[in-house]
Amino acid sequence: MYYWSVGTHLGQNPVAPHQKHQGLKQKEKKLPVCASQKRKRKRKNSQFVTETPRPAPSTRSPPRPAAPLPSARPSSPHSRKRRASYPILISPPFFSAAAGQRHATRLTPASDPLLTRHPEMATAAAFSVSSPAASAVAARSKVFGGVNQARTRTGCRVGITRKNFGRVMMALAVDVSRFEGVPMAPPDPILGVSEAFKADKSELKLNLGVGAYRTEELQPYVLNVVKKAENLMLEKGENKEYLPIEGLAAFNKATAELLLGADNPVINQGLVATLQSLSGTGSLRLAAAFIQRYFPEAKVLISSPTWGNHKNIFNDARVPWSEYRYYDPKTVGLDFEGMIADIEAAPEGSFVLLHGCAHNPTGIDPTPEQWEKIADVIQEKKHMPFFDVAYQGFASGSLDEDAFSVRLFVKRGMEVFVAQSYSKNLGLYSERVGAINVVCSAPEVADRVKSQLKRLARPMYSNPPIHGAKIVANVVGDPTMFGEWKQEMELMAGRIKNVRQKLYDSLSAKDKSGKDWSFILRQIGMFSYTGLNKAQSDNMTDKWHIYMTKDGRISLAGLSLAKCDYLADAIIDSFHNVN
Ligand code: KET
Repeated sequence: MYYWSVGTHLGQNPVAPHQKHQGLKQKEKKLPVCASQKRKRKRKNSQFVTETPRPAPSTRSPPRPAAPLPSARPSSPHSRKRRASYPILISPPFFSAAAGQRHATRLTPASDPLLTRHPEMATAAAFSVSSPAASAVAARSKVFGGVNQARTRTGCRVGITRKNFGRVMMALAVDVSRFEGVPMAPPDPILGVSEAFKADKSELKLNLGVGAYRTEELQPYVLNVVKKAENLMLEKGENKEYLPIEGLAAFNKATAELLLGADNPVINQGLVATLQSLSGTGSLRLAAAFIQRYFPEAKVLISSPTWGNHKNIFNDARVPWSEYRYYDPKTVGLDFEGMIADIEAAPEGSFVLLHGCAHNPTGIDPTPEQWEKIADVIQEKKHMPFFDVAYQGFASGSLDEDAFSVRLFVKRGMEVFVAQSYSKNLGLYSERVGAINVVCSAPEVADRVKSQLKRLARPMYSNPPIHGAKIVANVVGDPTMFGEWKQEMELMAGRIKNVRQKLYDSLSAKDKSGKDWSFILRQIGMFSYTGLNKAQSDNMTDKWHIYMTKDGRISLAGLSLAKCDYLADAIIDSFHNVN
C-alpha cells in the first residue's frame, strides 16, 4: 500500500531552492523510508512525488501539515484541523516540480478555500491518491467531463494536469486564480448604504445614509459659488501641471486662515505646517502614517461612538487606538465625566481625536466650558489633540463659530493636529480636497514636520489634485465669492435645521406614547442619532425603504420637509414595534 506524499504548503510566495532542499531533508528524517524507496528517490530527486510505505492504520500518525511559509492569508486553527485530517501529506519535494506546481499544491484541502468551494477538485485529488492505479485521465473525465480547462460554478478557471510516476498516476488542478485566497469584503457601513439604495426600485425610498447635502427636491447640490469659480478657472484656461507634493500654495494659505482665523499669530509666525491632502479621509490617513512613524509607542483615543472610518484609518496605518466615553444613551447627551476620566486615564502622550464640531454620528458637541476642561486635561497629560474638522460652517452656519474648539487649543499654545475637509461645506465631495495642518511650537519644528509629511505623501499618492484646491483658493481669496459662499452655507445649514424641527414636530404629534423626542433638536450638524438599534434600523430599510447606517444615524441633509411625516411614521413603528 502506498500513499501520496505530495506538494508543500502552498504558497502564494515562491520558495527559494535552498528552502526546498531543507524541507526535503527534514521530511526524510521524519518519515520511514524503505530501501527501494530511497533508490527511487535518488533516481528521481529532481521530481516531486514520492511513494512511501503507509504505516498500519492503527499506528499511523495523522498527516502532518507542513510548516507554513509566510503567507498573505493567515491560517486559522480550523483550517489546520481540516488539513490534518486529509490523507494527502504535504512535503517539500513536490515543490521542486516544474511550472504549475504552486497551483497543484493548492489542492491541500485544508489550506485552500478553493477546495471548500469546489469539492469536485478535492475529489480529483482524492481519487488519484486513494487509487494509485487509476488513470488520471479517468479522474479528469469524471470531474471535468474530459476537458483540460473548465470553469467552475463560481467562474473560477481550473484545469487538470496529469503526472505519471511509475505505478501511480495523478491528476492535479492547475491554473487556479491567484486571488483564491482573497475573501469578499463586507460592504462599507456608510458608502455601502448608497449602493443598496440605488438597487431599491421602490418609489418611497429615501437615502439618509451618507452625509451628503441634498436640495428640498432631494437632488445633489453644486454650490453656485463653486460654479462661478469653475467658470472663472475655465476662462483663464489654467493648465494641468503637477502640483508640488504639499499641494497648491494658495490653497494651503487659505485653508489655514479659514481654520485658525486670518489674523492668528501662529500663521504669521510660521508655526503651521499645512499640506493639501486627499480630503478629510486622506488627511487623517496621512497624519496616522506620521504618528505610526514618529510616535510608534503612542495610542490614539477615539470617541465612542465615532465616524466609522476612523477605526479603519488607524487600523490600516497600524496605529493602536482605544475609545473614550462620549455618548450617554440614558441622557441622549454627552457623557462628559466619562470622557474626562478616560482621557485622564490614558497613557501620557496619547493622541486624542476630537471632532472639531458637529460630532459624527451623535450630533452632540461639548459646550465652550466643557472644551476648556477637555483642553486642561489634554494639556496636563501632555496628550496631543488631533482634530477632525469635516463640518466647519455646517454646524452653526458660521465658519468662525465652528472653529471655536480648534482655536481655543491653539490659543493655549498647544501643538495640535487638524484634518480638514471641503466635502460638505463647499460640496466638493468627489474633488477630494482637504488638508492636514500641524500647529507646532517653533517655525523650524513646523518645517521639519512638513518635510516628513511630504515624504509620507510622495510614495502614497505623489501630489494632490488641483481642481478642488483652486476652487477653494479662489472662493476664499475673493471677498465677493467668499461672501456668497457664506450665504449658501447658511442656506444649507438652515435647511437642515428646518427639517430637524419638522421631524421633531411630526414625531411629537404622531407618537402617542409620551416619548420625549427633544434630543433631536439638541443635536447639531448633518446628522441625527436616533437611538434606533440595528434591528430597528433594519426595519426602517426593509419595511419602509429608508436607508440609514445600522448605528441608528440618519443624515438630515438627505431629508426634505415633504418626507418628514413619512420618516416619523417609520421611526415610530420601528421604535415601538421592533425590539
Ligand atoms: N471626518 C468625519 C467626521 C466625517 O464624517 C467624514 C465623512 C470625513 C472625515 C471624511 O470626509 P471626506 O469626504 O474624506 O473629506 N463622513 C461622511 C462620508 C463618509 O463616510 O465618507 C459620512 O459620515 O457620511
